[in-house]
Amino acid sequence: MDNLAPAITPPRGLGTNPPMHRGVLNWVQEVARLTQPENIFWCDGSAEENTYLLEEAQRQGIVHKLNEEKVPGSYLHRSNTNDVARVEQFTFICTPTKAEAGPTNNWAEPAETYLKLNGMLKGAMEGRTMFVIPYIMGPPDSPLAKVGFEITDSIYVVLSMRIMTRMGDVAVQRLEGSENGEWNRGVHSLLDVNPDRRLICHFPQDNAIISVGSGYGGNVLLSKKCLALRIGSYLARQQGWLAEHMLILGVESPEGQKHYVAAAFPSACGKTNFAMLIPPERFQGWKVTTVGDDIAWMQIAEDGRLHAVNPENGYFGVVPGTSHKSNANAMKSIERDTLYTNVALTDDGDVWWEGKDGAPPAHAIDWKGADWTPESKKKAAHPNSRFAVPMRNNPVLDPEVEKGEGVPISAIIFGGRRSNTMPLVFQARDWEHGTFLGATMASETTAAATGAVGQVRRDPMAMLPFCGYNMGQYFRHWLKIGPRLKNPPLIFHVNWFRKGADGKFLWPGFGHNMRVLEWIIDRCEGRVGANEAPIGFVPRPEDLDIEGMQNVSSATLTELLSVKADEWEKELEGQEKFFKTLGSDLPEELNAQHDKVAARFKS
Ligand code: SAT
Ligand code: MN
Repeated sequence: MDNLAPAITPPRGLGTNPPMHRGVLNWVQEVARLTQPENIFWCDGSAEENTYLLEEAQRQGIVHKLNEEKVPGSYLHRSNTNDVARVEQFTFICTPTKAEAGPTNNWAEPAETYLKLNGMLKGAMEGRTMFVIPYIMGPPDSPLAKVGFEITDSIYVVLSMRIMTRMGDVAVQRLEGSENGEWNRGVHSLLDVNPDRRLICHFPQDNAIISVGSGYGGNVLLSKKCLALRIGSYLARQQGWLAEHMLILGVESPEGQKHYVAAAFPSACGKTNFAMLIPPERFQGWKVTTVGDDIAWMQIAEDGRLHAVNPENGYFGVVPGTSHKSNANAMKSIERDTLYTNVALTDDGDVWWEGKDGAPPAHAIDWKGADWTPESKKKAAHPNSRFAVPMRNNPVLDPEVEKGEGVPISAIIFGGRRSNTMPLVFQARDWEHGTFLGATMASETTAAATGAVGQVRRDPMAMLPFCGYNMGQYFRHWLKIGPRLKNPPLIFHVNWFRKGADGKFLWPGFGHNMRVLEWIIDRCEGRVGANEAPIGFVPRPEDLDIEGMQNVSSATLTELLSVKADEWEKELEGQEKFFKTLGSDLPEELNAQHDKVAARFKS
């Protein structure tokens, strides 16, 4: 499928109504003068517009309509094969000084970068349609909601943004009614989808983003990682709230007592699965509901608690491995109205991927568009292939998802993919120690970003690729939030991925994570004890309910919860090394937390 769209002529009345906002109009004119599109299409978010754009995208071969009986209302897109994941090496934070971006970000000088990008964008949309997408992040009536406009020459981006955000006139209205008039300007052009001319640049001080040379999800759906996290975290620090790479879930006991939990895991470590968890049989009457699966915006509410909203309107989840067994709620969500990217296409117009239920098809077209059979050595679906689906498709969508003030958070969970060292779960001693747990998080890398897979890297709060400013300053911001909360959430660390001596996972994960969640909720309620270990509060084996688990004996559980001094010696060294890279911006409190853990091991 060719990514380079020729111009389209919409039917009369569609795409022709610009918002009456002087700033937006001027900016769009300016970008149009530079990029020279054949025409400008103003998106209003209507159903009629969507129908038309889907037809047009099919005509151009950008999306393929799937079998209406098997997956109604769903489409398949194949990205360029050189363009299948976020490109961290080409992602830049262009703050006035390098120090503001900090040592963990790529930095580029703003004026020079604007010049360079403008050079690349010159005439870039000749013969193409330029779409202008207004969108809101957050429930429209939320004090946290933000308006953005994305200009793009990719119809796939428009179709995706309609799923992932509250898109169209609703955003224009919100901007008109807003007090501060704040809005984000995002410019995206495919150019020639050439990795040598691929750049994702953020200008937080201007509330602006420019992305060129890519057509893949996180690089080009500027609402998501670019606005909601990189620019979002920068604004959050200025404005006193938190923009985090966290899922938000609700958990309700059989007695009807409800808690909300936010959890940060790096990309492709199971946030979507955890957010849609189905409790095992043993947990009859427990309900888990989803507020969000990727991003949380959190503010200090009047009740002195941290409240969270999900700024997004849809899910952009990893497809391979998704099955009725691993995530039945995701399967139900993506059986209709779904925009798939880089999965395999079966001969009967259905989609397929590694790990889907049932036998593989005898023949399919793989994510690159080539013939595939089960004998093929290559994967049918790309490991980072994705679904984009409206959140309203989720059978366990939380009823409070549109609530402007957000849901009160009882617990924050940090976690990574670690073969060793990290116990299944433990609890921080307090907010400061919890901030330290987030700051020292590490995880084995996944296919969500280009580069080697399976290497342990420090990924503080799962924000390493997404923090729009200096990481040390970000930790300082976290440390300031805690004391302002009358009733701060408790903070935990989990690891679903610990392996035994035989190299096999010790914990089955998925629905069984409910067992860990129950302990967390019990801790919030003060109903259960724990062992005080040097690293924090670790459950005693008898505190975790493993009844009905086939492969987890009490010996396995003891292993899962073990804190091994030799592993921790290495871990503490790794943490210290990472902290050193942050230089003088690292808050002293976190060094002190590190030393206290080390001292507790010694005593
Ligand atoms: O590509 S995205 O950044 O949108 C998804 C992810 O990596 O979490
Ligand atoms: Mn993510």
